[in-house]
Amino acid sequence: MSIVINKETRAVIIGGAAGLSAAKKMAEFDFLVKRPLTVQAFVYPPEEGQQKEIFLGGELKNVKVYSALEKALEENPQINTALIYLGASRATQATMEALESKNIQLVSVITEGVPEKDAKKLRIVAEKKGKTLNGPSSIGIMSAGQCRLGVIGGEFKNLKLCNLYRPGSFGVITKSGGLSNEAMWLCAQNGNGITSAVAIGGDAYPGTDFVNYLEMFDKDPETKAVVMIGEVGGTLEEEAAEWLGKEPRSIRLIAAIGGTCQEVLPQGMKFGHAGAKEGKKGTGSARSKINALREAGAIVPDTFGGLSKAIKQVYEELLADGSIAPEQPLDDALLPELPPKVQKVIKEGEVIVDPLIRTTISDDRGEEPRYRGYAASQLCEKGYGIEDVIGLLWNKKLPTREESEIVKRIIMISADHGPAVSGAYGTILGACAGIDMPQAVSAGMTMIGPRFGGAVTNAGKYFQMGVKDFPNDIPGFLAWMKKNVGPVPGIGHRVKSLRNPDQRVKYLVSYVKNETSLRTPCLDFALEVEKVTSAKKDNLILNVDGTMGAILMDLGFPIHSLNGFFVLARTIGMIGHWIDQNEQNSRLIRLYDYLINYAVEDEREVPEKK
Ligand code: Q5B
Repeated sequence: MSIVINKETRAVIIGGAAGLSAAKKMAEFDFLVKRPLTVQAFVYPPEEGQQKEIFLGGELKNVKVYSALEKALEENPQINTALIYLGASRATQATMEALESKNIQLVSVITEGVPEKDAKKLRIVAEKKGKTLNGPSSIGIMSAGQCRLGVIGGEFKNLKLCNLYRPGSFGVITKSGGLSNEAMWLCAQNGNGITSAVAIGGDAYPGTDFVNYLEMFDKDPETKAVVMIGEVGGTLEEEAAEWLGKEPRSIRLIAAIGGTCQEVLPQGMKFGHAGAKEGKKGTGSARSKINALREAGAIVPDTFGGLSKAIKQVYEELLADGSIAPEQPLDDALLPELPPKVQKVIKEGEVIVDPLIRTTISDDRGEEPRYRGYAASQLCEKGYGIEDVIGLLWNKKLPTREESEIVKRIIMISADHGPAVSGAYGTILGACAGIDMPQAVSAGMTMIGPRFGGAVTNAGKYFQMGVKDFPNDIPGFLAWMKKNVGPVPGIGHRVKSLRNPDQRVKYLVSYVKNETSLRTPCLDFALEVEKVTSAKKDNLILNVDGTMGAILMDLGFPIHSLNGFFVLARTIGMIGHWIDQNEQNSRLIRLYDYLINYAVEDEREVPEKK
């Protein structure tokens, strides 16, 4: 048996991240004892509607987050328990609301720092409503084999070591969370384990105190003895002694009281718990508590270290008088193991996983991104620029200073070409329709294709083919292109021509040929092609796409990277156009009728449907 919580306990956690990690720990216990998830809902308004992922062993469960307790309880009428994982400023109100909710019978509050006046008020409400309020400052409640509320019990392997997968005969009541784990372990090692363990919290005014829980244990037929760990300060231990001495009880009480060291320390010195603050001599001192408990019939060892012996002694006496039967040893191998995390088993070399993707350019697993092994911050430190990052990520090598200068000029020169071109116009249309930057820029980006800006790759590809397959045979190259491809990528411009040359192209060609030592077979071939095509029609010049494609091939960039230079550079321009239109509060664009040739029928009568 157990007290307060059992296999029927279903909880809502009121709180955020800390509540979620508690729910995950609780699910580990649920898995160990083969019960459904204890936590059935969360209440945390900032994350309303989210589904929190919790593993029950290897099975992934989704637990919904609600904005209000009322809504959570309406959709989950099975919930009977609330756990408060909120900060001190919001805990009182949330606890009050939970206590006032019809379905909730138990509220456990982990929050530290709840004002004492609030704690007193909450206790009164709980008593009036006949509900159990555990805490504040409580790590939780454990009922072996039944339910774990909060993170009490610690790690999964600890749950097994403390025999928490099945009930024993000892109850545990402590103030401290850490000591509750220790007491449960002592009961497992020196006795047959626990029925239930409760950490009442270290505050001066717990919602439920030692006496309340002693009464519950006393009524529980399976609990034969209780280990109670108290401490200096307050009178809860004295009250427990009074309760014990008042009439014969069915449970034995073993107690340990922390704080006898206070006798040699200066008066008023503060201890860890909020409630552990009073008494050097007389009521409230550790000594007075020990004496009172002993007088009432409790076994109180002189030191904490004596607890093991005391528990063992009581256990043997209970066995001897037939109160409990000897425990059948359990084969540990029958207990479930938590499925290991995949990262762990891979690290231990126990499984091999085929990678889903392969990367050869960057790695973010360290403290900062590394491009082809070079830390980004070191590249900055050592004076490298964006051209070098492009070289590393697109061409897998650091460009020379001369190569970087060419790449930089390519990007600068193709960054924008005014609002009239397809890409910029697409972005402007989007901006004027109120579309956000990423989508409006994408609208412009979708224009980049075989006619506009996206001819860089194919220009590079076919000029290189020409160098190889049609050396000194431009007519042969053009004939082959006409038959097999169509318009030569990189040749021709809508507005630029021999009479209106594209200065970007002129500059790039001149810079590469006159100011660098780059070998330029592709560019030279492209210029020869231009001579022939522009002689036929003066706008069939080498355009900016063709110039970029030829030079980038000569620089050794991979063919697949080439259009990327226009995409990258023109993104700068498109973002500029989006910002520009937004700063001007531009209105929605609608084409004027005079810009449209309506080549349609005159208005006429719609015929009857046959
Ligand atoms: N014809 C660019 O054409 C354009 C020919 C050709 C053989 C060719 C056209 C073309 C290849 C793709 C290309 C990149 C569509 C251009 C860029 C960035 C930009 C843009 C900006 C910026 C222009 C008329 C006659 C026809 C065609 C023939 C045309 N091109 N023959 N090889 N390459 N080029 N695109 O003027 O006999 O009359 O039927 O497709 O490289 O996008 O600033 O605007 O920075 O933003 O509209 O610079 O050249 O002429 O297509 O009506 O053709 O010329 O076969 O002959 P047009 P079309 P025919 S740079």
